[in-house]
Parts: sequence; structure tokens; C-alpha cells
Amino acid sequence: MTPPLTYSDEVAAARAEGRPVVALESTIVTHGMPWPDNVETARRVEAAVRAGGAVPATVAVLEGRLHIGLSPEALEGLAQRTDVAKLSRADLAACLATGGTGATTVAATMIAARLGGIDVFATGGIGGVHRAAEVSFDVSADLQELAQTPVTVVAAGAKAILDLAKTWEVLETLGVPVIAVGQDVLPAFWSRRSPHPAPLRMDDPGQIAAAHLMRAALGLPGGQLVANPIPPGDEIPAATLAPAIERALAEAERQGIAAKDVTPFLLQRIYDLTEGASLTANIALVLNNARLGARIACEIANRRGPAAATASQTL
Ligand code: PSU
Ligand code: MN
Repeated sequence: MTPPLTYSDEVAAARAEGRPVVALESTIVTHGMPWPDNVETARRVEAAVRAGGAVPATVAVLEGRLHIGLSPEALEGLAQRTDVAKLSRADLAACLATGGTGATTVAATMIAARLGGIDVFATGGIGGVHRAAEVSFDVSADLQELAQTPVTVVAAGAKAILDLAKTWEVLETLGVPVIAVGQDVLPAFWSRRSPHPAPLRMDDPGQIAAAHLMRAALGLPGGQLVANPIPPGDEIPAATLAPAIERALAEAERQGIAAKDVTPFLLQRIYDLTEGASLTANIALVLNNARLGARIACEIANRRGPAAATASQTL
């Protein structure tokens, strides 16, 4: 049985010709940003990938088919809906098998990217180890996915709604390369710098591409996390957002929010409590990641050469 995949025309053409493609997730659209900023951002992110010389492949499940690349109408339709499921590794097959519709998280988008032979995926922030995970055991499936699915994920780190120290520890345990771009400390989503030293540092997309290909040559499963700092003019000091984060976390606890509702609840409350300031920074860093993702995808395609079209399809 083959999976029910549908490629957009531009993604199908790029795959056939071995041209660079950057995967994009849809949970950030349906559960990560409010309408209409969500669809406007998604369009701008796709445009940033194209401007960088790659083809965008926004991933979602629509009526039982896994779409790799969405039409503008499909993207807008998804962004407007409020009843869309959030699909991670655990939910993807069930949603496809039952003809459902859902948005893909980082984990599920990585699975789709691998199926489509797409090496690079750009987003805002990954899921991670939640605060008090020693009590709740709430650790995002995104971390396991990075350990097993060979996709390079460009993000601005993880949000301070999480326990960042534990998140980096788990990635180290799982053997996931975490590469800070252009600095020796990890970025912290809304802030360029954090107190956490970067396990790896690279200053050039060509090095990141070479490391991606070297992992494949070594037969290592799993991907790389590229931690790309938010542009200097767009950052928000951690202290400014801390009260909103604390309040959102307290509300989540009081209301008994659990499992896959935790991250969307916290993101929504932080947007509300900061009256949109967090969203402006979020949009800037996603665009920045899309630009870097396109550069890495181009470097990988150049290194693979013209014979890569079929090779990447059989990945
Ligand atoms: N972090 C963000 N924005 C997001 C998400 C995380 O800053 O939109 C989304 C991503 O889709 C990520 C998912 O994969 O939340 C993680 O959810 P969970 O913690 O339930 O695994
Ligand atoms: Mn969780």
C-alpha cells in the first residue's frame, strides 16, 4: 500500500528536476497564530522560500490525503477553520485512514518531508520538554522525531513556555545535532541569546548542508536542529514576556489543560496577554527561518548535483 500523497504542481516539478524544496508546517497556521495573521504569514513565508530560490511545500492532511504543497485556496481554507485536528506522529495514519483533515506539527511535517524526499523544513519553534515535565511527563513528540527522521529543521529555538534546559538535554541524549547559527549560545525564540551554550555552531548554510549530507553518508537516522536567532531588530527581552508566560502557565494548570491542548493554549494566551507583541516577533523569526531554510536547501541541491532528482525521491 502506498500512502495517499498529493504534491502541488510546483513541488512535483521541483522533485522531478532535483530542485530545492523547503517543507513548512500547518499547525503554526491553525493552532499557532490567530486569523488573519496566520494566513498572511503563511503566504509571506512561502514567498520568502521562493525568493531564496527554493519551492515551498506547506504540509497538511485534507480529507484523507497528505498534501505536500498547498494551493493558495487550500491554505486559506485551512487557516480559516477552527475545527482542524492537530496531527503529530501518533495521529497521522489514523487521520489519513479515516478521511480526516488536520494540520501537521513539526513531527508530522518531518514525516511528510521524508516521504517526499524533502531535506529541509523551516518553522518558528519546535515542541520540547514542558515545565514540570517531571510531574506531567509532557515531552513533545517533536524531539523523538528529530532523533529518527532525516530532515534538517530550521527553528528559532524553543519558546520559554518550555523548560529549555531540559529540552536541550533530551536532544543531546537522543543524539540530535543542535546547531546555533553564527553564535556560541542557543537562541531563545523571542531573544537572540540565552544562557545555554550551543552544542554546535555553524556560520554558513553550506556547512549545515554538508553536515546534513554527511549524516546520510554515515547512515545515521534522524535530523538536525538548526537554531537560528531572531533578527536583531525584532527581538523582545525575555523579562518583558516573562509575566505573560507565567500567567499563561498558571491558567493552564488551573484549567487542567493537558496533552496536545497545552501548547496551543499557551501560545494563544501569550498572544492575548502581550496584545500581539509576541506575534510580531514570531512572524519576523519565521520569515528569517524560511530564508535560511531556502539557502540550506539550495546548498544541498548544489552538492547533490543534477543526478539527484531520482535519488531524493527514493529517500
Ligand atoms: N511552538 C511554537 N509555535 C508552534 C508550535 C510550537 O512556538 O506553532 C507547534 C508546532 O507545530 C509544534 C507543536 O510541532 O506546536 C508542538 O506541540 P506539542 O507540544 O503538543 O508536541
Ligand atoms: Mn505535549
